[in-house]
Amino acid sequence: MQAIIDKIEGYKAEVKNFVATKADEVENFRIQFLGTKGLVKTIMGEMKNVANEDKKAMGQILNEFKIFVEQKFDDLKNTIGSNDTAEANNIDWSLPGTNFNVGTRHPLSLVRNKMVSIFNRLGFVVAEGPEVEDDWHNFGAMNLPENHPARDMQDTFYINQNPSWLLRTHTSSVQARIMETQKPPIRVICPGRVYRNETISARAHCFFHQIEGLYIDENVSFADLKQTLYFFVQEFFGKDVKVRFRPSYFPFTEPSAEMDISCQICDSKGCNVCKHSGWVEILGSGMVHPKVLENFGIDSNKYTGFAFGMGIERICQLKYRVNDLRLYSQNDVRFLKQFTGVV
Ligand code: 2U9
Repeated sequence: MQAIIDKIEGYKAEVKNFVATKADEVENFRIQFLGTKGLVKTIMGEMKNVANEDKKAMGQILNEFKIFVEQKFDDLKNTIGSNDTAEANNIDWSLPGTNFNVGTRHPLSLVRNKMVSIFNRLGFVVAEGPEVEDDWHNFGAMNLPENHPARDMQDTFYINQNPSWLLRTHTSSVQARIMETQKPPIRVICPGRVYRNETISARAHCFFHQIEGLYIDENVSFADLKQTLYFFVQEFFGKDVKVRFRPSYFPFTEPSAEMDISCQICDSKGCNVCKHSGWVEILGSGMVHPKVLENFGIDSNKYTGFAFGMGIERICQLKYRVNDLRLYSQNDVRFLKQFTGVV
């Protein structure tokens, strides 16, 4: 016991004479004496070697030692607090601060926000839905026949644990859920990520982003569809943009049409993007198929509607000349930095 008391006296002198002028020296004191492997802990461990009849007295001595060290630590902290000035540390507070790198919005977010705000002005409201869907909302309700190639494992990601779930291949499933729960008039815009089982390359990816729109009411006509989409491209690309509609086919719309705009890259003079035609396809559209309306109990004799869908990456490519789809998801700041200042 006496040996331990002598040791403690030695440590006490050491603690008492400890001098610190900087914050890191106080931290060193804390680690050396009060840390998990510090002296106080170590000396406490000596208790097991003390005879039973001395344990009480020894416990008191050790406790006093601990309080002594803690008190010294508090004193050191307080003195340093007043000494640890700019002058003492040789700091010139008038120097300019460190610049923080301010991030930018992702180009796809910039484009999506701009697209949404244009459609908002026409009375379309944003609707969102799950990315993991069931067969009915993604395919069945959309009038896609049982044997349609889009349903194939080669094209669609199915969830292993439950093959009746899949990753949505378009955002049409969101409109389907809206039709399930709301009555016309319906005027929604559905931005979101969609998945397709594609090999990744500059021109294809296993996920991309879409914006789809749906407008159902009495007397909605193909003229409304054309004017809505014309208004959109004029607001997005500028008043000089030209449009043309080409007949097309989708199982969920009838009649259907694809819309081209005059090439924004070469001003229709001819380039690789427009394949020297002066026109680029930007979206698909059509009047909602009566079968799709009836699938949701909407009377197709009373109500009509139009729908459209476009890829946000495609619109972004034409606006900002992004020529490789992989750039959107590689997180390369050299790419992302180029959108600083775009609002
Ligand atoms: C409902 C009814 C109809 C949405 C539509 C398209 C045409 C279309 C493609 C454009 C490029 C997808 O991103 S893309 O590959 N989309 O061509 N989408 S009509 O029609 C609907 C949606 C929901 C209830």
